Amino acid sequence: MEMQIDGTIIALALGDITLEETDAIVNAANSGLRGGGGVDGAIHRAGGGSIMEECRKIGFCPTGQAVVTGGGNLKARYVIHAVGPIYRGGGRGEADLLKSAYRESLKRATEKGLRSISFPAISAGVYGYPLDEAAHIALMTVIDYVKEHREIDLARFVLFSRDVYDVFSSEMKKLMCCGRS
Ligand code: AR6
Repeated sequence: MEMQIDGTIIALALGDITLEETDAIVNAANSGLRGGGGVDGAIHRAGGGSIMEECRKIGFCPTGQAVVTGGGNLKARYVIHAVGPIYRGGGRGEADLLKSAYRESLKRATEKGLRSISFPAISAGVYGYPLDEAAHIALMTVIDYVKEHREIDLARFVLFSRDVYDVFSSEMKKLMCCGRS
């Protein structure tokens, strides 16, 4: 499923983000950039040791921020390591931090002059963010950004399971039919 915002395609795909051929893929990392399970583990396994070497040099990334490394053995030239919030009920600024993680990732892409980027569902796994809210924030933040930054041609959400894909597609349908809510 996809939608178009001015010149940018925003697409949803079911699959493994490590196989993406966009200029950058985004990792759902932790602040210590130490690697871990989920999509983080998959990206480091597929990309090889050079990504972790660069992460060690960078050392730390605050929640809501994003840092860039090369893509190692991946097809994507860059990995943008974004740190989403751990969900603790919603009263601790989680929505703003999740929005910031997407926005900062897009800013890193713009700074590098990239035209295409793939995202996983940041914070929606181990970090426990309710999926419908996470999908809404993800889509709204990317839509708002590409309206201001026409240089991004393609933003893909690469979702690992059918249930996550279905929630993103129902949020996208709502946004296409009724605008922002
Ligand atoms: N491609 C795309 N999406 C994936 C893949 C993949 N190969 N593998 C998992 N997902 P999570 P978080 C989905 O837990 O919630 C790590 O240990 C997964 O199904 O990876 O932000 C880090 O080091 C889910 O929908 O990230 C942090 O400590 C989504 O990616 C912590 O987990 C995000 O799930 C970050 O937790």
